[in-house]
Amino acid sequence: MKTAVVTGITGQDGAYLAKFLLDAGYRVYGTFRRTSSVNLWRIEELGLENHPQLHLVEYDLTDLSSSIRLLELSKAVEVYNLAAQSFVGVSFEQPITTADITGIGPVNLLEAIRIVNPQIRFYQASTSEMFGKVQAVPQVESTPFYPRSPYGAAKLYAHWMTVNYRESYNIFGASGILFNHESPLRGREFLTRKVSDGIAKIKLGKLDVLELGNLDAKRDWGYAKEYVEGMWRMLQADKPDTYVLATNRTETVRDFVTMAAQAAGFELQWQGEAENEIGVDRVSGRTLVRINPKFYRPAEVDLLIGNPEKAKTDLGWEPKTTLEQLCQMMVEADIKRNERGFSF
Ligand code: NDP
Ligand code: GDR
Repeated sequence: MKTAVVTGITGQDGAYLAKFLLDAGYRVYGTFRRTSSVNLWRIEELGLENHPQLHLVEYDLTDLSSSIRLLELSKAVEVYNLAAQSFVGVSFEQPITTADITGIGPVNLLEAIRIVNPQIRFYQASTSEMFGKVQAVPQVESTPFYPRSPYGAAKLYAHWMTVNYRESYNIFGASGILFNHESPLRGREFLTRKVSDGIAKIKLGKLDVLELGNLDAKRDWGYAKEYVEGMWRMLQADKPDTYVLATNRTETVRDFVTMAAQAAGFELQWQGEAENEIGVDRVSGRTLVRINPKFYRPAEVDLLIGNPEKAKTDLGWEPKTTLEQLCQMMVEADIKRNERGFSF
């Protein structure tokens, strides 16, 4: 039985990856942080809380000794580093914490691998945010980087350190440049889940109006459950490398909101411009969406679209779920949750 470490198991990807690995017969050490109230709702939603091969370990990515102990305790052969301060908006408010966790944190793990067992295979959760102000369309592995947030800059450092440990010490360090991926397990601070939850609440009479920021940003949104399999495939390859995982389709935030409203039976029409733009339900004439500038970012990533051809050729990975299916799945899940008073 292979053993893997998954850091950040309380997050969206950590939960899906843990399920994928457990189903594949792995023993999994999943890390969580000591906080005032540890939240394992995603693990519970996937029915993993009592899985005999899932071991939960208290861990902080910013702590080297904790990283060394984690590898010694688990005797893992694969380490998936999914832990991060992952919210772009917050990174503008907490740039130093973001640099510590998201930038330097992965180096603690790389150092621990070098010290404990250099044969361990390492996956780093890199991101399309590294492309930022994009230098080519669509983005591929060789597209130059230009991060536009403290989060993007921190991830870029961790990406290059992963490449550096690969080249300097022969460590199997894979870097997955993943474009936005979403699911019913997404955190509610992120756009797609904020929208699916907000539309569900409007549908059930629990919210009047959904307030959003920039509607013009374009994103390449895929389904998280499929992307975690891509992470695993990267660590099964013959050699460590860097791969883009994406759908090669981009839509605006506005289009996603329209789609989500439709999934709940509304027909949104957009009126006005910039900060005065509103989304109105054509049938009832009710305003369902308006802009609140507090959700704008100091610098925005305007357009992301990734071509995953290399992952398809080398790893046999490709996305299957369409954005319409994903959106429908998220809205339906949030309607059901809101009906039963679920609050995460
Ligand atoms: P989440 O924000 O849902 O999860 C992040 C996880 O990191 C949580 O479990 C969190 O724990 C943990 N964490 C945060 N700080 C620390 C720390 N100091 N020590 C240990 N653990 C910590 O992110 P996702 O699941 O969406 O993303 C997974 C990874 O992939 C992240 O690194 C993200 O930056 C990256 N990524 C995500 C993309 C996406 O579209 N989802 C796209 C590209 C990259 P806690 O619950 O305690 O906060
Ligand atoms: P992103 O995701 O910044 O792409 O990072 P997010 O869902 O937060 O934003 C997507 C786009 O929507 C715009 N937007 C809003 N965003 C949020 N969160 N809330 C709003 O009210 C709102 N209104 C408009 C944003 O400005 C942005 O353009 C995600 C994270 O998962 C990162 O960790 C990951 O690396 C990248 O995806 C790829």
